[in-house]
Amino acid sequence: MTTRPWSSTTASVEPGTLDQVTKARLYSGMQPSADSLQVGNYIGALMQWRDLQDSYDAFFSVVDLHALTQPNDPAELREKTRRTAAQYIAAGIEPSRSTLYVQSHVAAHPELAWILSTITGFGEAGRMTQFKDKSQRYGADVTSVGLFTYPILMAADILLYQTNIVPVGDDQKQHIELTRDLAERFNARYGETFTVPMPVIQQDTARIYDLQNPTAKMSKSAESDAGTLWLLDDPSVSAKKVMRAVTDSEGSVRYDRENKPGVSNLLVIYAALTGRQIPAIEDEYAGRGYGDFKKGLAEAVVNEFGPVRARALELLDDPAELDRVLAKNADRAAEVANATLNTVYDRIGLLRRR
Ligand code: AQP
Repeated sequence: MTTRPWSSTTASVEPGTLDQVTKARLYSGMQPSADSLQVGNYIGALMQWRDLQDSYDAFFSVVDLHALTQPNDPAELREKTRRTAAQYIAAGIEPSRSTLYVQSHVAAHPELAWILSTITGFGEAGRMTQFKDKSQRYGADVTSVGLFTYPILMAADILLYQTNIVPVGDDQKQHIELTRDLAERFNARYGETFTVPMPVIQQDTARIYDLQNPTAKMSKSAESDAGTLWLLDDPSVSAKKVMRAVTDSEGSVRYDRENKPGVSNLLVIYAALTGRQIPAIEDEYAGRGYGDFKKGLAEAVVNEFGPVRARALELLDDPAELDRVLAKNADRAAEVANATLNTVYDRIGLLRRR
């Protein structure tokens, strides 16, 4: 696995400047919305998580309540939840160093989401572009109120942990802005309660695109499978997808996002997975055509994800042990989350049960 130097972010927090005594907090999560995570999840988020987990008090959640915003088979959702947790660990998130848990194991998440929904404007929630995109894609029959309030639950996830930074891909930037607005609004009305979090977005890899449609984000819920590289795909399948990726007729390996979106996307993936700079890869393949370039990338994909896949499958062979680890981590998460929720309930004037 390649560890990348931490650079060029929209925001960064030096551990120690925010909190001289304890580490600053980091929170992030992913939906168990497919059998496997995709390479955009890995490069846009997981790699940052892994690099940052020791510098921060890190909380990583499998956000299964969020996944309920799409129709699910119950048994499959349970399986996808374990698979997502296994992939976090296989990608290098250590449950002994980070708090890795399942969102629905901590009841404070939907409880705080309700409170935050009462201070969120209807118009404000309606401006979220991810809701607009997904509701258009799913159609009126499948679009639920839960999909509409999704960003409020996400705000609750983050604010419960007094989070300083949230490493995400750039599709989540608007949701973090809403989270910040809600934290500031609550603090202004009821007194300092929440830490106002900052997004951390790795600019060069903020968005990985579909291999067949390189102007659309690679996504777990993409319509076609051919453009998505899955972490748990058999390496030979991933290699074939790379070899069939859309490029252009120019034949030169050159980064030009506007005119060569396919090749540029492949260059970004190549650089991220190997820790190399894009110009060095361009130089290596100068005058050699796309076939060689794709072979090199396919090899990098297999080298990176072969071991991740093997480790994830090994972890999934012992679901009882995985469940035990998740339960232990949920206890720690609940401790922190409940402390925040109790303060919130007191501040807004709920009569507490004695
Ligand atoms: N293509 C991408 N490039 C860079 N980062 C990405 N992320 C997702 N796709 C890309 C980042 O991965 C994390 C996963 O977030 P999520 O599972 O909560 O949902 P998402 O952002 O909506 O991801 P998907 O894969 O597109 O899932 P579906 O299809 O279920 O909605 C986030 O940090 C995200 O930025």
